[in-house]
Amino acid sequence: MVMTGALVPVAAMAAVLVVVAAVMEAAAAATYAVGAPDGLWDMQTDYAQWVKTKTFHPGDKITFTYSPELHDVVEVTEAGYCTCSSANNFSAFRIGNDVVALAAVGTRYFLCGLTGHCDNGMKIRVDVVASAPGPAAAGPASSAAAPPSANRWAAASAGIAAAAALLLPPAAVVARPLW
Ligand SMILES: *[C@@H]1O[C@H](CO)[C@@H](O)[C@H](O)[C@H]1NC(C)=O
Ligand SMILES: [Cu+2]
Repeated sequence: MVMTGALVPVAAMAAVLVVVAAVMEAAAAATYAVGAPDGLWDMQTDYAQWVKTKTFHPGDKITFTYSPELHDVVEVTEAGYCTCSSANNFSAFRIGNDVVALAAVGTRYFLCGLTGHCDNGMKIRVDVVASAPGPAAAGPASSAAAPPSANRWAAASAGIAAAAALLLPPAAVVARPLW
């Protein structure tokens, strides 16, 4: 009697929470230590192979971990990447625990600027792709107008609203809006 009445809303709420958790997980940004777990930013890691096991989305971060006496990190153009030249670079890092935010869709190129290291394979190409099908994928990286996190929250909110509308009785939605 009382239990039966209470179980339905509890089950519905549990189902909503499962959907919310799934939406949140899909939107969660990730941080990747370049080269991990078998290496880091070093002369041994095959970075072309390493990136194949990852999918990078706007909002993710990559970290370069290394001894600053042995290496550095220079973000370069595609041409710089191909020729191992850091002459026309975007930025250089030499702390040894350098965090790079992958803010927008596009391709980023990094190499080690120490003599010979890039030629020995110490360079990485990172493709940042859209998180979900949508208008955010259009155009080059520089055209990204809205912060990616805003788009993600909009998508997450839409998913939560859809889940709530499906699972809660209309009266409950009217009486207790979730936001
Ligand atoms: C980065 O480019 C500037 C010129 O824009 C150059 O002076 C500097 O040496 C370059 N840095 C590296 C690490 O090559
Ligand atoms: Cu190096």
